[in-house]
Formats: sequence, C-alpha cells, structure tokens
Amino acid sequence: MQRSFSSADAAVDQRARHTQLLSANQAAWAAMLQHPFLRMVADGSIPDEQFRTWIAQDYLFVQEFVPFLAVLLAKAPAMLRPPLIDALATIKHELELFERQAAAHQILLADVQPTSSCRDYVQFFLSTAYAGPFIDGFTVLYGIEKAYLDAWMTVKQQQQTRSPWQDFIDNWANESFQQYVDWLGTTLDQLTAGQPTTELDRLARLFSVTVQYEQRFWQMAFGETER
Ligand code: MP5
Repeated sequence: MQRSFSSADAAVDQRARHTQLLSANQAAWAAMLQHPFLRMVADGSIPDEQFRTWIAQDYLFVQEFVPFLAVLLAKAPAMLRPPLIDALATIKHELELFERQAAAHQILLADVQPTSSCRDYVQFFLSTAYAGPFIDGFTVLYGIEKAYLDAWMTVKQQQQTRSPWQDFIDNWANESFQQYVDWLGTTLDQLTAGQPTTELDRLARLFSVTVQYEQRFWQMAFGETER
C-alpha cells in the first residue's frame, strides 16, 4: 500500500524525541556510564574518600533540587502538577537517605562547601528553570534523572557482591524510579510534538550540557582544580 509522507511520519519522529536526544549524545553518554567511579563502586574498589566526597557533594546537589522542582512546578501545565508534587516528595525522602547514611558513616554534611563542578551544575539547572520556559527545565530534569537511572543501573548490573553503599545504588536502580524516568521521557515527547526546529535545537543544547555536567560530577570525586 502506498503511503504518503504526512504528519503521521512527523508524529513518529516526535514521539521518539527523548531517544533522539540520547542518540545525539551517544558517545558522551557511554563515556559517562564507563566512568571509573561507577566501575569501582560496582567492583567494590571505590576508595572511601571518593565515595564520601560524592555523598557530600550530591547532598548539596539534591538540596538544590527542591527549588528546581518547585520552580518547574510553578510553571507546569496543570496536568503535570500532581506527578511533580510526587517528585518533590521523593526528594524529601532522598535527603533523609543522605542524612541517615552520612550519620552511619560519620560523614559531616554541615559546612560542606560546593566544588566548582557542583556549584556550576546547580547554577545551570536553577537558572534554566528560573529563566526559561517550562520545557527547558523539564528537558534538563529528564537528562538529570535519566543519567542517574542509567548510571546506577549499570552499577547494579555489574555488581557481584553487595556494596557498603548499596542503599545509594538501590535508591536509583529500581523499578519505580525506572517508571518515573520513562514517564519523563514520554511526557517530553508529548510536550515537544510539533515544536519548531529552533526550539528543538535549544533543547538539544541543554541536554548536551547536562550530560557534560554529569560526567564532570563523577570526575569531581577524584579531585578537581578550582576554576
Ligand atoms: C542526580 C543526582 C539525580 N542526585 N546527582 C547528580 C549529579 N545527577 C543526577 O537526581 P535525583 O533528584 O537525586 O533523582
């Protein structure tokens, strides 16, 4: 049967928007997942100092996720408010996980100063949410959550034995987080359906920057020179 090229074809392409963002950043994404930090967590060789650095810095990161999600919530279409409220509630539990684990491992979270990797990343996602339209912040949210889903799933798949840091691994490598990230992806597809190319180019740039920050964040655990 003959098919004419029509809006149906465009719709197929638009439905896969999140896949397009991922494939456009395939090399950087793969490099991120192969970072030594993740490999060493998986095989149990991660030095305590590196993991502790990550905990303290990621705690600062997650704390700033509250205003990030709150600003997104304020700009969100009404139908997206309930799931974003759930996402905010999850952050509250996540902060408690960091606090419990820090106490159990004698890690002081008070007075931790952000590294430049952490500070720059936080500034990037906050300013994107504050200054841009909802879709910009939502695209960054998708990149951030998808990065942690894939990173911690990769660790979990490679693990042979239980890790002393298992609660962190399981916090992101689980089915309900997978479902949340899948929902973010399909919602991104729906929100971007029919958008002009210039809009999509801007989102693609925001997504690429997110991937770069993710990579840099793992590297930061091994030390960085202040910029
Ligand atoms: C996340 C995170 C995931 N905690 N830290 C970095 C550097 N990237 C992504 O975000 P969330 O809100 O903890 O699921």
